[in-house]
Amino acid sequence: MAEYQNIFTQVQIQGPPEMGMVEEADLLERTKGARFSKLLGWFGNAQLGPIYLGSFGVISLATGLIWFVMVGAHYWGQAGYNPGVFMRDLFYFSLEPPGPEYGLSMPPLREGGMWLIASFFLLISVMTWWARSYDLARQMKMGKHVFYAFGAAIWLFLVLGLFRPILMGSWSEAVPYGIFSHLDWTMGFSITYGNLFYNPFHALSIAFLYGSTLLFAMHGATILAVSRFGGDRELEQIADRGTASERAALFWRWTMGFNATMEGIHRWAWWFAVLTPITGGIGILLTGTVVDNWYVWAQDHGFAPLD
Ligand code: 07D
Repeated sequence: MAEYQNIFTQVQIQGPPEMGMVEEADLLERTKGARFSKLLGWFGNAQLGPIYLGSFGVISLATGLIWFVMVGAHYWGQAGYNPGVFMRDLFYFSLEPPGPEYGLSMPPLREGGMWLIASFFLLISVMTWWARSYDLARQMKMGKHVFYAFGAAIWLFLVLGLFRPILMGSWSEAVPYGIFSHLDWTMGFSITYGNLFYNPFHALSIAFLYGSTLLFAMHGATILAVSRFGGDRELEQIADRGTASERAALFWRWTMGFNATMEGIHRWAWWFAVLTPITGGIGILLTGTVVDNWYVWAQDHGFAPLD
């Protein structure tokens, strides 16, 4: 019976929980049970668990929590320990990096020391979560594509908070931990260095970011449009191309003369996604270290008007 389906009307078939392979795996690091949730089933797979934490996972969650609590405790102080003010002004609070006078030295706790210690824990947390994405893929004998993609985001994260501040000789260059404060930092960064729109790597990063959303929409739409022919079983269609792939490919050839392949579209997606933070990180690393003013740089290179 063919019925109209969307994410909320999915047929939820339930068998015994899938616990994952047991060969060459350390079962001690995995939780034993698994549950089912109808709500989760509306959005994805209804099975919850087992979760594999392992040493990296435990370290990552613990250090991430320390960072989160340090930032939250600082906000709590800024709110004068008043829950109403805490909620009202949540987006205005901020844990700031040290001032420029401290360079790369350890400042007093109240003058950026807290930021530095919290950042250390965030660094451990992000890096151990990254290691985990390698370890879990290795245990399942998968490719390491998620690990490398996450690495691209971590590259930008490290440029913003570690590599560039070290090259500039001051932690004051790093990003504060606050909602509006990090937005202000971003704006200030752009103004200080002569408008980031004239940084060609920022432009490249935007092209890949927007390109990613376009590809995501095109791919999602194409597969949904041929799911009535089995197109959503993408891997089968890669191994044994069926009418769904044929129609999808023909649709795009009719539309623009070219079509990606069932497998290659995922390489397009992966490359567009990783190139967003890779190019972005290059642009940030060059700013203030190699180029002081991107507008003047653009004038020198003939694509901004000479006033
Ligand atoms: C930020 C890094 C990876 C993050 C990781 C996560 C935690 C903990 C929390 C558990 C996303 C770490 C983990 C924090 C989690 C809990 C509770 C990835 C990140 C690993 N810009 N701009 C970009 C546009 C302007 C500026 C990129 C558009 C102005 C600066 C992107 C416009 C100004 C920087 C982009 C626009 C300005 C950027 C980000 C339009 C002033 C960067 C790509 C239409 C506002 C960053 C080269 C990304 C960069 C960046 C888009 C305008 C400043 C393409 C569309 C002119 C300072 N901008 N921007 O994937 O790479 O981020 O620049 O106006 O640093 Mg920009």
